Amino acid sequence: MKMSKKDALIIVDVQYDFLPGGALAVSEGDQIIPAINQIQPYFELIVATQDWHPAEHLSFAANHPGKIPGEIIDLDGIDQVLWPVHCVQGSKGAEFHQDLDNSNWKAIFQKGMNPRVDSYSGFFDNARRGDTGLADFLRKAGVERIFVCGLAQDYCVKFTALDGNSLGFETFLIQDATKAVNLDANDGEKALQEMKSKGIQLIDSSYFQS
Ligand code: VGL
Ligand code: ZN
Repeated sequence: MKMSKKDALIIVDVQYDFLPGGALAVSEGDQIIPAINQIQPYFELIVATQDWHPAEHLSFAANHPGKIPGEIIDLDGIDQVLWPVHCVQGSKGAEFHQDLDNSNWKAIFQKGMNPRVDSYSGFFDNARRGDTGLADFLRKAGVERIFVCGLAQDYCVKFTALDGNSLGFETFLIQDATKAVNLDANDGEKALQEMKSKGIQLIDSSYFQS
């Protein structure tokens, strides 16, 4: 498959805190790193997103006395899952895994800096008020198709793919280059069905070799 200048790879949140041993670990999350590295040479335009929270972020259960991770609260009118403290700016857990090839990345889009609103998607915060600049960056580069991979399939990957799709990019999910956190056992599968029903194309990394 010859990829063109109209194609971009978006690598979502492959950071230590989402990997085994991390604060919000996706089980076997590290197993997708070889697939992501193997796909990268097919793309001229690669960007990454990075969850990048201040310590006082209100998505952290620890910032709500008496609450524990997994509980859901109302945060300024939006349902917010409370998470363990993760991806705090400047911490080891916020760094990209050292085995992830970053040598051809054109930009990194950080998200989740506003303490009052979470940001699952690489495009917008969950209130759709703040814009990371990713859509503009892709449009200026002439991108028409986006290929999404990374962590977690049922949160940041799903919302990035859904936003990209609704912004008019033809959107592909690389299934063997993503993994779900599965707070509920079926969340990963539900996320796949939701993406598929919105017109996102589900592919595997073998797509690029064929
Ligand atoms: C994520 C929960 C909280 C993710 C980020 O990268 O999927 N999930 N922050
Ligand atoms: Zn986060």
